[in-house]
Amino acid sequence: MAKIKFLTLARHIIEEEKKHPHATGELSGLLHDLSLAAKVISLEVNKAGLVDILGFTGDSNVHGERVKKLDIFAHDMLIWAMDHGGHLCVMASEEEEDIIHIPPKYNIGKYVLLFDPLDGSSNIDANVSIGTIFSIYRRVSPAGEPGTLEDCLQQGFKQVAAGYVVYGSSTILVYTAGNGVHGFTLDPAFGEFILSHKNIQTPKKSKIYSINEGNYLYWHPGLKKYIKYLQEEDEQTGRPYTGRYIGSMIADFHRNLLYGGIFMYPADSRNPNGKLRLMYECNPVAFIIEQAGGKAIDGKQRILDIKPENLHQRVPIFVGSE
Ligand code: AHM
Ligand code: MG
Repeated sequence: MAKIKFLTLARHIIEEEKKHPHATGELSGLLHDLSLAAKVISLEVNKAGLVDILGFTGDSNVHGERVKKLDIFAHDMLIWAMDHGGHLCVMASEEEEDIIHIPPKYNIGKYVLLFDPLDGSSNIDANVSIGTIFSIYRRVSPAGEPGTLEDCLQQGFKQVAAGYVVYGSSTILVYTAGNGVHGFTLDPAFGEFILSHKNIQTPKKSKIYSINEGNYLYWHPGLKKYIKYLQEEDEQTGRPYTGRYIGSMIADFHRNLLYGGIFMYPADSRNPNGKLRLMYECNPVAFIIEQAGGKAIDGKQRILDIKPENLHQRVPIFVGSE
């Protein structure tokens, strides 16, 4: 197997930037700041079993779900790392109801950052993989003024970059800036993200399906039929498929990105819009999967074409191999 050349994330970002003659280096700076936040969160996640940080805080987030301390830590860390780099005009987080303003001295940036600080948070107590997801847009409000809600509510196809970090058996950062998908594994010894997955292409076909089958009763008859179809035996089409569902969307997504497959969080009779959030979860993975040669739809249309109506809107999602 050909060896990938030894390249840090920082170096890779610079090399990518050189390909764009008019690049100002702002996006590179932004990605660099994000990787710093990811390293700190990774360290904290790895310590989670050791320090008194587990358990519920007793607070709820804007979706009425119980929030764990590590979510808040990740949310705070991202704001702390990102709000004074001069690259952003506004941010939004899954853990905060309204947009997050950048302090006046620094809100001069041309970019907008949206993030899910810790996806799969119900898995923290069990040492199961969790992750941070991010999405970057160019501002649409006038330069020099504070960023607005309108800056955050853009269609997914307008993303400039998107990525995620999975805190798993190792920590991996995967991102796209519209020129392929690249993965960098954190070397815990010297604290650098090293290129480990160059230009990821998701397999066109695979045998993995990922869905919470506990919701079967509430599914649309068409979906029930489709899942049944995947479970039937048929040598020619490679069925039955095999089920894999972690309960951390980003970890499920990452496995399927590498091995191929389909991840689904559909609408059902109890949750007419599914569960996952368009701005923090669906749009970033949709951008990444399309860059990797796959697809992401809500059942009717391309995820990246959905016109967002509010910051925390949920949409059904089917994402994976073509
Ligand atoms: P979170 O962002 O609060 O962690 O919630 C999103 C998570 C996804 O990671 C995961 O796919 C889904 O919720 C699991 O939900 P369910 O338990 O309904 O299958
Ligand atoms: Mg989430």
